[in-house]
Amino acid sequence: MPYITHIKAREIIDCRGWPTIQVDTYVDRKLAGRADVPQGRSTGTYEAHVLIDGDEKRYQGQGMLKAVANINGPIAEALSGLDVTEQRNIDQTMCALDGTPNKANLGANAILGVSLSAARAGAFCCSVPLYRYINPNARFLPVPLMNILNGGKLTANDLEIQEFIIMPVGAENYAHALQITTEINEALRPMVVEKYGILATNTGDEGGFATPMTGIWEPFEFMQRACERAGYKVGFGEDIVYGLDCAATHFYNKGNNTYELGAKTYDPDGLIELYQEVGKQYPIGSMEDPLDEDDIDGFVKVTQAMPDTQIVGDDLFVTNVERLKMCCPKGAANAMLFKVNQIGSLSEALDAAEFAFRNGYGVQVSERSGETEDALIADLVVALNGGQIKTGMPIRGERTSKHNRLLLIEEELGNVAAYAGHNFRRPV
Ligand code: 2PG
Ligand code: MG
Repeated sequence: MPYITHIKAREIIDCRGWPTIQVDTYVDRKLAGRADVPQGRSTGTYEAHVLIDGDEKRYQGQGMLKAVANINGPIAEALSGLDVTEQRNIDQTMCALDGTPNKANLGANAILGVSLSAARAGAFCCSVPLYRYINPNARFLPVPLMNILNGGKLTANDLEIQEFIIMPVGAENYAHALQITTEINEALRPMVVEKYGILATNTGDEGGFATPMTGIWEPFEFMQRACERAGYKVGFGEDIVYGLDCAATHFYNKGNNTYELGAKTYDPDGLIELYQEVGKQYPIGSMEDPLDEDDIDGFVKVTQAMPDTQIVGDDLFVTNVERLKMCCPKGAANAMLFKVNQIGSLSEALDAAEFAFRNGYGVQVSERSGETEDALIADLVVALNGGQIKTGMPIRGERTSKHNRLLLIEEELGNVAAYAGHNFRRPV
């Protein structure tokens, strides 16, 4: 039996320079698995608790030494001697030790780091890649959702909507999807320079241009022209469809139940009408968090109003089975965003994905805006046969690590590999 003999955590930094956690799992006294914990910025209210030090003298209170100490102390002690391949037992042991529903004692950041690192160690001990360790039938390469224009909390511009996305659904394979994306990005660059100057080609946290646009129409016009210039056809069944992460919770005005967008004010119904208008002109394959995280009825309405568009819940579901159980029977959204650190352990995140699939929902695996070079989510999206991943533009190290890992997996799978393409919502 491959027993855990030792666990060691340390504080490292993410792509924004803020502290996060890296965890090593030792089996038979040898290093067998290592994983990093990602962090969000436009976080949902219902996410599990991230334990930070709060000591203003270090990193403005954002240090993670308390969470690191929880791993090196009580968690390491509780897991020592457990079979590393018993992932659920490992995760349940940590949840029981924490004793709260949102991991408020030990920290979801602490528990997740150990959970992911143990999964890597388990795969290592079984001599298989992580994606195959989780699912021996893993074979689908996802469609990447490339947020080519960044706004919201991921930039310093005034663009309210967080992510304007191109989806290369018509690519032949993952490698081709990357090629198409870069060609469209390079067609977009001179257009941005021409209208807004060279400074407007600076990028946001996930690598898309952070241009000084506002509202919803102009970004779509730019994306459309860039696709055409690069020689790609836009439309359902064509090379490209569009995506959005509205992250609407973050431009919602709770006081009067309205949204400020492009110098106009919309009530929830008005905002849905606007999305429908845009959807008539541009093919929107996927739209995430179109409304505030608490507006479940609004999610039901927009899901019905836009039958061709996948409606994804991020802040709505926070990768939590309980939130899915509350929303799915009503028909709120039809896909779940999958972020392991929203719930704080691998088994719970996989349970949420399974629940989503069983209820006919899609599952879109996602980065956090605060990532490290760790490419673990690339293995997870293949393991899930999820068909879709949001992991930023392929131009920054913490994003390219995932894209490059997917290229490697595509090569490794060889003839078995299938690109999800037009079936990204339900490849299996
Ligand atoms: C989102 C993400 C990632 P963050 O809203 O989907 O794109 O942002 O990690 O800051 O929550
Ligand atoms: Mg989101």
